Amino acid sequence: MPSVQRLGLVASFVLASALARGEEHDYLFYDLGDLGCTDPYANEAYDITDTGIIAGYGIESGCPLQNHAILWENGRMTDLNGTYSGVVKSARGISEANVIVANALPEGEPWPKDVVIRDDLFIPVTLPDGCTLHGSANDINAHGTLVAGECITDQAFRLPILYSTEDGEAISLGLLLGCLAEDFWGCANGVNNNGVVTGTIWCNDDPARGFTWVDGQITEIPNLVGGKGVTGAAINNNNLIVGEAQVADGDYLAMSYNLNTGEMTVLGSGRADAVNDRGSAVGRIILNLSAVHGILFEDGIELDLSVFFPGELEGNNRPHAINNYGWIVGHAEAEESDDWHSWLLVPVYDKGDYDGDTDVDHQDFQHFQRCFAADPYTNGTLHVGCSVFDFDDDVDLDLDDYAAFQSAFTGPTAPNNNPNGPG
Ligand SMILES: [Ca+2]
Ligand SMILES: [Ca+2]
Ligand SMILES: [Ca+2]
Ligand SMILES: [Ca+2]
Repeated sequence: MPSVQRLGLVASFVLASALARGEEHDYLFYDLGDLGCTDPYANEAYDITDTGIIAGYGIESGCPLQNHAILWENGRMTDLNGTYSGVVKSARGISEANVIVANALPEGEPWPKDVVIRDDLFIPVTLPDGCTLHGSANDINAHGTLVAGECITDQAFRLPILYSTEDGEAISLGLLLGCLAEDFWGCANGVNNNGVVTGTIWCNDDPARGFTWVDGQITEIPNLVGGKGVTGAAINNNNLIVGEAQVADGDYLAMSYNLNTGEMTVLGSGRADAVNDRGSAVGRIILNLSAVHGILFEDGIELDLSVFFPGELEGNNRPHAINNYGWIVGHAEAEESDDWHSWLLVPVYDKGDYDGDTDVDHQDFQHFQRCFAADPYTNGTLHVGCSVFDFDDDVDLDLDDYAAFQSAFTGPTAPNNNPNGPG
């Protein structure tokens, strides 16, 4: 990871808990801090890996690091610019291989472009023939394939594109049937490890049209819950897409669409923006212009996440991503000051069950080893996520906790163990 600026900022947290329709969820809240700017400093966290590495950007006109892409790891913030000759402005996605897609302004060039950041190298994204790009990469999969919005052609079409870092090949995903090319705006929002893409297209002044792209074929997502358009906001590795379905003018529902079975499910009110491999989705409900509440859609439950935020942030908070262990990142706007804060919510699972799949097995033990070995343990803080192993709640991990972990060990056959989960 680049480490041009590494400040020892440790996230603050508060413990919150709430009941959601009879089921209990607890989260640790982390304010992801700032880069030490004096004026109100804004930042936005966009994506998170299963190892808890978070990508996003900072915005604030008075800060020397304005519009810089940023990485957070264990409460520490890093400027992603490294040795880049221009400005890396915004990191939109990070893969499980820690490869980042970002939007950068190359030195001396008028328009931002997409770059891939891998092992401190900055790799420019080439484009399909006939396209210019204003950087807008949205997602990257474990194989280094990324999707972006805007292939802007001479005719000003905006076509979704796909780019492979393995062979450097870029392709335009094409037009939907029935769309007039001169009235077309398309954006690819997600790509999974199967190479399946989802996104949204607007054409002919119609409502939004969600699409999938599989093996060179672009197909519209049908609106199976009635009414008007749908969007394709994100896709998980089981080909489950989430987005919103418009059921009437100005009336939207969060939905999921299973590409394998063709089923569409209403998740609740609002919209869904991200989904993990367990099928847990996050999104938001817009109550009014200054009141946006983050929502978790999980197992048929619609949980308002606002109750887990400190008071000044509870009225306006918006998730952007959820990892496979249920960690959620996003940004929130403070009520009085209007400061923007990036945040992380880490679920509080039963002791020993790091991945939250209701067992304590060898997969959890891998995390126990990592937490046990990491530094520092005796200064009154634990690494983010590691308190699940602090069985005696004395803010250390020592042999007492190890003994308790052994006692709690259930093996992988505990009731309700989720076979689709990561471990
Ligand atoms: Ca477990
Ligand atoms: Ca302990
Ligand atoms: Ca102890
Ligand atoms: Ca397990």
